[in-house]
Amino acid sequence: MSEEEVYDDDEEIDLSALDNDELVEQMHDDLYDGLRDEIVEGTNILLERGWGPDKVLAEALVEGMRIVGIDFRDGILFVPEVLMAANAMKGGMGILRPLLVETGAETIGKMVIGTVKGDIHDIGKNLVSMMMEGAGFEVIDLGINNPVENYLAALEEHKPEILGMSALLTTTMPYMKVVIDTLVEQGTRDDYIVMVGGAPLNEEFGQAIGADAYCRDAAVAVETAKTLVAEKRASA
Ligand code: B1M
Repeated sequence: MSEEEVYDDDEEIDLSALDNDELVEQMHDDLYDGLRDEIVEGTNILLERGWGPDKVLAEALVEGMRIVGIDFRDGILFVPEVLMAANAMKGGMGILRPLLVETGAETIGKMVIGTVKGDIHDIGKNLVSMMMEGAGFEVIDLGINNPVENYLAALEEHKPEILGMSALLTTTMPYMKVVIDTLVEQGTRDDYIVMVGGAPLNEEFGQAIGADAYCRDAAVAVETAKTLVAEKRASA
């Protein structure tokens, strides 16, 4: 490779000099590379050019994260890269969120998520939260070590479509059933889509405890959430 070509690769791209299509394409690349400052700048440029926040969200950010999700699922990207992409996405979302609230645009959906009682693993859950936010969901993250009361209070307060639970220990995963059984006892089980995940779980376990879906990873969680929320809204 010539010196000139190296120089070209290193040269900073002037985002404001790109037309809209080129800029959106560049933002997909920047999200993929986890470049938060560039995503913030690109988001502002599109808004200044008169794009609505919902259009910036859908075409520049959500589409970019969809590509990240696919490559994560296929083992091309790994956890650190996805965390950086999600962080860049958050930069753009920080600008768009207040504007979206102003315009009253309907969010893709809302999820309460937390790691279950007795369990302090949160890396995977955080990744799921970030990817869900990246896909346009509003996420209320309850953190780790949640007894059933925490989930119930959050469901009551935030009225989400989805309840997400994470467990990484074989000793804590049965607690998911405690939460679901409590919802059944209260007669509110069908008010929510219950999605569960964590390394020791599998499809069979998800079914056995009465969850709506077991999610192998964060990308699957996003796709599953989109599908199940759309189905729930269509049937309402
Ligand atoms: Co712990 N730990 N750990 N640990 N730890 C495991 C889980 C273990 C498998 C390691 C081992 O022995 N090989 C083992 C469990 C064995 C078992 O249960 N059979 C274990 C143990 C035993 C323990 C302790 C008991 C150790 C001890 O103290 N003696 C202790 C438990 C403390 C407690 O929770 N009460 C403990 C502690 C810790 C640390 C604190 C040191 C640390 C956690 C730090 C943190 O989370 N902030 C830790 C870590 C890092 C691990 C390993 C090495 C990595 C977990 C991880 O973050 N994976 C883990 C070994 C392993 O899994 N290979 C291990 C990366 C993450 C991205 O993947 O969490 O699977 P994961 O999330 C994925 C999917 O599962 C899915 O999407 C995520 C992203 O794609 N997903 C969801 C997860 N949650 C979801 C929720 C959804 C949807 C999808 O809802 C909709």
